[in-house]
Amino acid sequence: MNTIAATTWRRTTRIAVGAGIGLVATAAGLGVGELVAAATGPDTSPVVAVGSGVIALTPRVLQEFAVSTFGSGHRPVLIAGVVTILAIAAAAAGYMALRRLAAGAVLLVALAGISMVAAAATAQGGATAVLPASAAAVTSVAALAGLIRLTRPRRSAGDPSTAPQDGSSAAGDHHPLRRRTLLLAGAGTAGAAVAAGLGGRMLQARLYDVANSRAAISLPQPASAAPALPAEHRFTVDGLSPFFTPARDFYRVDTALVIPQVPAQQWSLRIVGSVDRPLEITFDELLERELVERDLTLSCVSNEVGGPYVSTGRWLGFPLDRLLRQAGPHRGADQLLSRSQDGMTIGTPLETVLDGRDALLAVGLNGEPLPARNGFPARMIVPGLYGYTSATKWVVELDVTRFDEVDAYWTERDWDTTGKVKTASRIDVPRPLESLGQGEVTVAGVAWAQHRGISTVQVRVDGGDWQEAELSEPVSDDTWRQWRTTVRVTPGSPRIEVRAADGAGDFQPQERVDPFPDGATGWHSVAVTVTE
Ligand SMILES: Nc1nc2c(c(=O)[nH]1)N[C@H]1C(S)=C(S)[C@@H](COP(=O)(O)O)O[C@H]1N2
Ligand SMILES: [Mo]
Repeated sequence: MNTIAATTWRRTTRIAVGAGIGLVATAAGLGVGELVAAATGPDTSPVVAVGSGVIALTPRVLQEFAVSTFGSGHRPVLIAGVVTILAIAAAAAGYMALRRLAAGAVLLVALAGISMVAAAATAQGGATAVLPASAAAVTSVAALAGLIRLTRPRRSAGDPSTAPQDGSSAAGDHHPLRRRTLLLAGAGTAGAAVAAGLGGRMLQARLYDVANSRAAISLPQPASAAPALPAEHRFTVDGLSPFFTPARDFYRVDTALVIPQVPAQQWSLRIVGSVDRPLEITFDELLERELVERDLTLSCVSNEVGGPYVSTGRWLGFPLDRLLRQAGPHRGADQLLSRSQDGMTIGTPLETVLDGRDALLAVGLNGEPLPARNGFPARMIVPGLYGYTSATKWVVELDVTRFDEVDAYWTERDWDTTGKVKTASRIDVPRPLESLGQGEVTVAGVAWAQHRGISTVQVRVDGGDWQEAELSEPVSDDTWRQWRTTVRVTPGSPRIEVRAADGAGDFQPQERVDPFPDGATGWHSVAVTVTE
């Protein structure tokens, strides 16, 4: 019955108008969602929740990629991906709604439903986690209905029979007034959406940021200070990693899409499971204990040969073995399963925590409270183990249990349960493909094998003879050592290689293996360009 009206509206215009309405309606939902998330927590934001859901569902084969890509500063890529897919679906919903409002509305509700499921699965707030996406659903459907109504010819009062009963009719060009109203309403809704979204984000930052909590903390002097540093513990070579990684440069690897914000005053750690005396300790109680200060290197199992996920810091914390012995772990328990505020679980071989090494419940890094991104207010660190089996950030619970009883996050994904670090070495200087003059050139880098120490570093050019590098004096077996040497290069593109031996004298194997499932092996090499 509406063929004439329908054909007056060109298809491309319909697509543009429909897509625009869908986008604006969805934006309105997301904006309100961000506002509501100011009450329920940043991790319940509809977009963030879907992003976190994607990370949680990433299959094991992609985990390595996910860790290195999403886990360390490329999170915007994931968010952009989610927003792009959402935008396509939103545009489709708007176009569908031109014909049948209900169809478009169902699609929008379905999108919000995905976000609700993701929020329920990944966010920490309990049942309220679904509120932002629910509010987004209601808002976007209301905005959709309102805007779609404006695409339809106005009913003449008292004569409903002249009004088409479905959206296929549509109006547009022959209703100039209606079209202007639609444009104004669309622009107004979009503006309100942006304002709500930005306002919501600002509120979230203000309400949840732990900056104030961090600033209010004054860390006590350690009862046991870090051992004195040998004079030659570091070299100064341009481009060489400093011995102590400044906190702002400390590497970051985790699955959190928004950094968990855990105020120190709301934090406590519970010790539960197979223990004689379950206990709970608050942050203030922790600071009253005899803290120790230790220099420790931390590295990530997903680090590729030559990769950046390794750093060294001066940690302040309480010895984990003393804390656990206070609880009295039962004989037969072999796993310390730690849980973080953001729901991560990490399984640590209990013996490594109790064998006397400097396993810490850390509260300080390089003289400051932990940065939020590195686990404020408290995290674990166990020298000799990769972070994924030992270095739980934002830790809130230690469960003394057994490996054959419960799997942690990464071991569920088939990574090795022990996580003992492999010996590694890296060339920092020269950079790959750097242009150099022929003759003597400086080569320098770092080598680490936490808890075994580094005894030797060797360098060679183009498969020639290995030559010993000079090593910085060891600070402890738990820290990396810097190394430097000079090599002679001739014009061309020589390849410089490095290998290290640990404290037992065992050299890194040449064989290249990928990080999965227990850490990469192989020699790091750098090719340079040498001119006369
Ligand atoms: N809560 C939580 N803790 C975590 C992780 C995580 O994803 N969530 N990742 C672990 C991994 S894989 C590593 S390598 C270290 C990295 O610590 P950093 O980010 O402070 O360098 O944290 C560990 N602790
Ligand atoms: Mo890691």
